[in-house]
Amino acid sequence: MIILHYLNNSCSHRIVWLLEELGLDYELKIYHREESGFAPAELKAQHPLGKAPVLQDGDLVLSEGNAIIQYLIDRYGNGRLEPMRQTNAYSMYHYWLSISASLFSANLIGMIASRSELGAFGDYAKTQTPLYFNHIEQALVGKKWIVGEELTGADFSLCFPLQWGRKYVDMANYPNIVRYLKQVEHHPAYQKANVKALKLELDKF
Ligand SMILES: N[C@@H](CCC(=O)N[C@@H](CS)C(=O)NCC(=O)O)C(=O)O
Repeated sequence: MIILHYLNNSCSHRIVWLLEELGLDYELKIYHREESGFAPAELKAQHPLGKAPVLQDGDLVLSEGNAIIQYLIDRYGNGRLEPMRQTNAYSMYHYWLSISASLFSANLIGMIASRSELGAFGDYAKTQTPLYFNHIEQALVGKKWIVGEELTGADFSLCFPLQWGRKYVDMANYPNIVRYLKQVEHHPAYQKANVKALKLELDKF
């Protein structure tokens, strides 16, 4: 039985989207952030890093969104949600997975934190986040999903930093990202994830 440990208002949400898209049976364990924003002790007990999401499947306990995405696609995708190996699209698929987990997210965190105590790092991060938004905006020109016409694991990964970041940048500059996120959020399996889990309320951060 697959168990997903899910934290409210977090990058766990994209994993529910993927589980729904794959049509898998799973148990969703929902945890709520403490006042501080950190995960509660019950979630921290699930993995040494204490971060959501955590996926359990039999003996396997995995954290890190991209590792979970790749595991689910490898194990249950039946060839879906991933371009053919040894193609340019496959390399671009891994490229976008890396971007999602890279300094894009780190800079976003820094930019958000710059409104509080992070000071110099926050100032630096503020200059970097538009770099990533611009890059993704250009990459989406003329494309339905981030790699091409087909939905891939990279979309499940990349949606969260974009959803999180959209409050902190001027989205009028990013019409393709706006269109892309609308498409993510209207996707049937994403809608199912909204019913199954909690709706993201990222404007609280
Ligand atoms: N790189 C990790 C990020 C994990 C992470 O930072 N999770 C956040 C939610 S998006 C969390 O658990 N925050 C609560 C805490 O740090 O206690 C991933 O992609 O899964």
